[in-house]
Amino acid sequence: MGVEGKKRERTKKIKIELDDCSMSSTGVRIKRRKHIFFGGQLTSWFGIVSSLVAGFKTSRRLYCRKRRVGFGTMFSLISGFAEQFFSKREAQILILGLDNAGKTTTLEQLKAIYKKTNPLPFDKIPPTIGLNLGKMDIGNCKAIFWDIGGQASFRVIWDKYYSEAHGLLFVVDSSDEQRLDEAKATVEGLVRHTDLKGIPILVMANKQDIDSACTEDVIRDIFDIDNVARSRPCHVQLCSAYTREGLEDGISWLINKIKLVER
Ligand SMILES: Nc1nc2c(ncn2[C@@H]2O[C@H](COP(=O)(O)OP(=O)(O)OP(=O)(O)O)[C@@H](O)[C@H]2O)c(=O)[nH]1
Ligand SMILES: [Mg+2]
Repeated sequence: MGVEGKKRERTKKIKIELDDCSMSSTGVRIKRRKHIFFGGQLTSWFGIVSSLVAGFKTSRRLYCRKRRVGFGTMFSLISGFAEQFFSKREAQILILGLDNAGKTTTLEQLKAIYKKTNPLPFDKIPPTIGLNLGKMDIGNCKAIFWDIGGQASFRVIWDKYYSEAHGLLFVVDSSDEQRLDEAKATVEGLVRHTDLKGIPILVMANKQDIDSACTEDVIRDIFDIDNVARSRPCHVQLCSAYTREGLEDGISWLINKIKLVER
């Protein structure tokens, strides 16, 4: 046997087995690498060199594969992070209050402010039978307002919506002193309800354009706001749905508090 024949013979005796690489959530990792040498140990430089070359080729292949998978993983991580970071959060907000408080007028004005739509003329807004829905983007939030009719016959269905709510906007006709006690009892019922536990409440003291409207102190006192605020974020905002005064301030308070509440 010549020198070349002997070399070929030795090469045949060398077998390098490399286990496949395994995927894990953190990327690619080499599970196990086995070198099995038939016919005893490597005895020549040739064996060592060919072993190194084979090992190098495989490592390169694995490295390239790792880089490809690594890029994909990185991409999905970054895109997931970006989606989380930039996507708008959805907030379900209930607009509640006694009938004639100004809920639908308020909703129409919110649509005009945040969606730049033309609001319905005030005298064209009928008492709500059922509910009105308003979807709008407010800052980084996709707000969905549920304006539910406030007549006594509709108040009994309000609780069907509580479990999905992230925030509560309670509209009060602050010019109607005679119905403040009824409004107060209604708020107390909301505060007590377990499905609304911890949910922020914004009390919109509406119709401030009317001279006889109650002041903030009176509203705070009647609705016992300091006490309610012990169990959840609670705030009184004087406003007028007619003039839009106070609407944006109140809504930005509510949206900010909603961000802190997980449902
Ligand atoms: N002066 C004054 N009147 C208002 C204001 N907001 C609403 N109104 C009037 O109050 C009345 C009731 O308004 P709505 O918006 O229909 O009240 P609501 O709370 O939706 O009533 P329901 O749908 O029956 O529950 C209407 O005549 C409105 O024009 C306001 O800021 N100032
Ligand atoms: Mg209405």
